[in-house]
Amino acid sequence: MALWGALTIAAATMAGAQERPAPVPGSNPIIRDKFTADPAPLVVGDRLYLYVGHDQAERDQMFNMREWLVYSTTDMRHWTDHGPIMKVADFKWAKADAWASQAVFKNGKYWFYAAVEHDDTHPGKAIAVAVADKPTGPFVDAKGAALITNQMTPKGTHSWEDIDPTVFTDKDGTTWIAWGNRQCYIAKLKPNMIEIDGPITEITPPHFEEGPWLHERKGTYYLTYASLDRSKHRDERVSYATAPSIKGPWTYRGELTGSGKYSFTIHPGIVEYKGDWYLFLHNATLAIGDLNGAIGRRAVTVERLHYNADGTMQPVVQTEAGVTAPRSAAGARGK
Ligand code: FUB
Repeated sequence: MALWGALTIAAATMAGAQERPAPVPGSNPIIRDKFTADPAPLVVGDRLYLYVGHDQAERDQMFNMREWLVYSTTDMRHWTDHGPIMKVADFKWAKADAWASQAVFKNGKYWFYAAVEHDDTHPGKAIAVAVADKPTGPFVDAKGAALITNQMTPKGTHSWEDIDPTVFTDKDGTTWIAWGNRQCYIAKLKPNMIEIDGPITEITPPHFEEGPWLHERKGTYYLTYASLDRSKHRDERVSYATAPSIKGPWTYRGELTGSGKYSFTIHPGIVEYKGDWYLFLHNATLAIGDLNGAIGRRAVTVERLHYNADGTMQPVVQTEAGVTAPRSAAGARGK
């Protein structure tokens, strides 16, 4: 390339960089100094905490996830970084993979459920449980062993089916855990929160891939999840099912979102906060230094979530503006 051409491109690049406005606080992706994935919100008083996996994949690595991070906000615009709350190494029986998690509050404690790779005594993925007095930890292994191992779901077809826990306490005080990859399972937790109570039931909805999330609104129960219809799509989308009770029957309601930009995976986390509903997701649009977004370098996003009068959820379009966009007429507060 001629020197003049190179200088022109360099000048244009610098001008472009200077002209690019700073991101609006709260626009997507909401965390920009680290790669984050698998968002799991938890409201405590007037603060919303967000638990995420830390994506640390180098270059062409698929996943490299060794710890979980927590952030919080009181306005959905500004996020406080509370740092790592746990590392995989804190579970002595696990050997890798700080995959999807969720924290819940019960009996005066914060319980943190997470997918990890078990050591060779129980080959395959497993679900761990940790406990803390505060939402920001420090969390410690609550059981000293896995809550769920691959061997507890023997009908499963692959070693990574026992991942992505979602934990939900029903109005009668019973806490349930659902999880899975390709197969979706649900079971009751004992009041001690560290043991399964009774049978594990398979509830796999159509096109279920992973990342289930349970929530309830006005008597309708929602099972939202990363879906993959391999006959049509290459990347995961978000779909959901509803039921009149946590015990089902579950009715498939179709897709809630398209895929996350540049990302094979997507992962829903749903919460009501200060009268509005939010859907947390991830995509792979973030670049940090010379590392671009990739399957193992994702970025958490959030969008407003609205319901129809019949309780179905309105399709969510993923945007850069996210919650900083003006409210739509259809999305009046509280709907
Ligand atoms: O982040 C690792 C895995 O990718 C999660 O457990 C899945 O939900 C998918 O996001």
